[in-house]
Amino acid sequence: MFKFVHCADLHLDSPLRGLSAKADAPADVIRSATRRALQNLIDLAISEKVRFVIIAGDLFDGDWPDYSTGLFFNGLMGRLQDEAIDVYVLRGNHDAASNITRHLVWPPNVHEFAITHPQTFVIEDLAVALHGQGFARREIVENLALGYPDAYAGYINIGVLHTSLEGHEGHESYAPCKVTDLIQKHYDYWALGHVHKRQVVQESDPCIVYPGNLQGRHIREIGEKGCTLVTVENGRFSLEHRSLDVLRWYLAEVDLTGVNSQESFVERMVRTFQTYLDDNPGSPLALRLHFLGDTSLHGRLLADPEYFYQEIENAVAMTAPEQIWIEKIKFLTSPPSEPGPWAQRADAMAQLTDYMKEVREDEEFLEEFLHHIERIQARLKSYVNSPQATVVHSLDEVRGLIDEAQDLLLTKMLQGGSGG
Ligand SMILES: [Mn+2]
Repeated sequence: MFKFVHCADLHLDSPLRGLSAKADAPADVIRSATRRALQNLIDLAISEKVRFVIIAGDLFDGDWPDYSTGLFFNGLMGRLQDEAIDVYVLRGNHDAASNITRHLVWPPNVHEFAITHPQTFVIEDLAVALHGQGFARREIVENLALGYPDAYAGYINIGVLHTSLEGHEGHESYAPCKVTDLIQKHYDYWALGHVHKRQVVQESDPCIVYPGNLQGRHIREIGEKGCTLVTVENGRFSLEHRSLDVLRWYLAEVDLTGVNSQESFVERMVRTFQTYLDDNPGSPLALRLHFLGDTSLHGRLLADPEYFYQEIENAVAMTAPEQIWIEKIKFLTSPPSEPGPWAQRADAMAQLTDYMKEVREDEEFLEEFLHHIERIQARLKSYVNSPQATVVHSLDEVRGLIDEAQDLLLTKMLQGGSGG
């Protein structure tokens, strides 16, 4: 029996995006997150007594800003060397050979796959053969897998590859290949990298695994992040996800249906936060909040987002002031349904909705409107970076803004009507 760790997409020293504008954000956690996640990986490798570690591409985010990135990595590799743990590193699109100008000699336990041809490392006492080819440059569009050697007879064969397979949304298509290309090599395990979301493409014969990245870096990299710990016994592979991240991102959808007062709004927030805290004990959380549902608060949410943002912060302070940070909030609620559609009412409201409909379809108007908004946004840096900001860059977003304005106006008109 032996164990190994498969990880990928560490993007060491890349920043966490979306929290830095907040004065009370955990600056240390944010700055050092990718390093601390790697430290957790080393701790895991040592405590689990793994025989080797595979890093399947994008260890580095790009060229090092200075040598401290490389020195930090080598320092940790030294700790593994003391424990006789070898490390197999493959270059991906982010740390392709042509992207990295600074270099340090690796410690002797670190083995880097060639970039000009597939290379095989053999671990004789385990009868393991690791096959891999790294990225020479960023845009590898050819199918690297096809060139990998056939399985070594009598060995456990592991393929290491940075690939988008047949394409993944949100990931550029590099070194594309089909799952069948991998299967026909008759390997036992394919250690993939590139896709940041953990995905077991195939559980056995062979195992094909994306471990996901070690540490989420922005709101599109949500949930637990870490590595795959693999145990090999009598030729059988068992896979285990291990969390290594030091801060976690979530998109929280908060349904405000039936929430009709400020008090119940705060209650709902406290309950929402408590759920995330229970599911992620001890982990700092960066949350994006989307508010949904039909609520009589709708008009007030649109009219005074700043107030509700402060109530959200209030709820954070009541639950976990040191553990939760709000990355962004978005109000996508609707007013409680009203009697009869607006369009049938031959009054000011119908005129307003007609006009808004026209405006929505007037590309020229939208373009000009967008141009003005962008100029204003450029001057309002601190607002644009605040969680309650609506930032607009496309015509569709301008249309969203017009819908919000229409909602707000109709709500105001209704309130005016019933109040007078
Ligand atoms: Mn990549």
